[in-house]
Amino acid sequence: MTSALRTAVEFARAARRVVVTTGAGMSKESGIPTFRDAPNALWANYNVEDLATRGGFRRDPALVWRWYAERRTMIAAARPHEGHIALARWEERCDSFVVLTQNIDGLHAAAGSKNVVELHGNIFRYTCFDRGHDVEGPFPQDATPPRCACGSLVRPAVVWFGESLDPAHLETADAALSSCDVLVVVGTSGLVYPAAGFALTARERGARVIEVNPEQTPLTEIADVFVPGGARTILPELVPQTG
Ligand code: BJW
Repeated sequence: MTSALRTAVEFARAARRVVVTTGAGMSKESGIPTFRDAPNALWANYNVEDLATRGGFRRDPALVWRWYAERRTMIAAARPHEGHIALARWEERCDSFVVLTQNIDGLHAAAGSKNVVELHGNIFRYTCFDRGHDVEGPFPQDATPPRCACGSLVRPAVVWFGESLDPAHLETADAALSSCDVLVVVGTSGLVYPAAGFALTARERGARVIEVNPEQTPLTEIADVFVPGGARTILPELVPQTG
């Protein structure tokens, strides 16, 4: 065991109130590519503005619908890995445990995590573009976005750039970050706000911050300890098995 991992394990063992925040790297070893890691990045052959903004959907709804339909098919076939399962087991041992995930794939819940906040939504839910009505799926995954009863096009219930996150989710995150002993940051590039601000918030409010990622990120200098490696290997080693 490396000394970084040993330090992280000590912090984890001592913690009763835990927050884990996850990004796309958490799901990579379940077979779901990340957004920004070459060569198989989800955005590799696209402009981000065309896929993850309201303007992009307005310009070419069929392109966006098709891109999410392909991701939905891939995600539906994915299963949680040992890292997801380790987090779900850890939750059972803590006084308070919250997963604040940027991922839209539902894998934390599939692994058995109970207290999960899906900050950027969920790819298996739908909403209408113009008025934000909840729309019941599933839909045929062909190239044409369906329409809501109000006439608007239907879109995935995810959060795009320039859109606000659910205020209730932000309140939950803020309360959890204010009272946790440890924040574990897993598999995010730390580029997208507000999630990118969680490490600093937790640190300023007295929590230990552990980062798990094969690569250093802008969050590494905020973290108390950086544990290099993949989520699937590191998280089962990090989580206390006794006590
Ligand atoms: C592994 C691994 C392994 C590899 N194990 N790890 C403050 C300052 C500046 C700008 C802003 C700000 N506040 C808000 C903004 C604007 C904007 C923003 O952040 N822009 C930045 C780009 C500068 N934010 C917003 O617009 C947000 N809305 C908002 O704040 O509303 C109010 C507001 C609006 C405008 C201005 C000001 C305030 C909404 C953000 C929504 C992001 N949506 C997306 C798409 C979701 C739907 C979908 O999935 O399609 O969310 S974009 C995309 O990026 C997705 C991700 O959740 C998000 C983060 O990506 P993530 O998860 O970090 O993935 P990667 O690929 O970047 O990184 C993967 C990492 O894994 C890497 O580090 C690898 O090393 C690692 N890894 N293998 C562990 N095995």
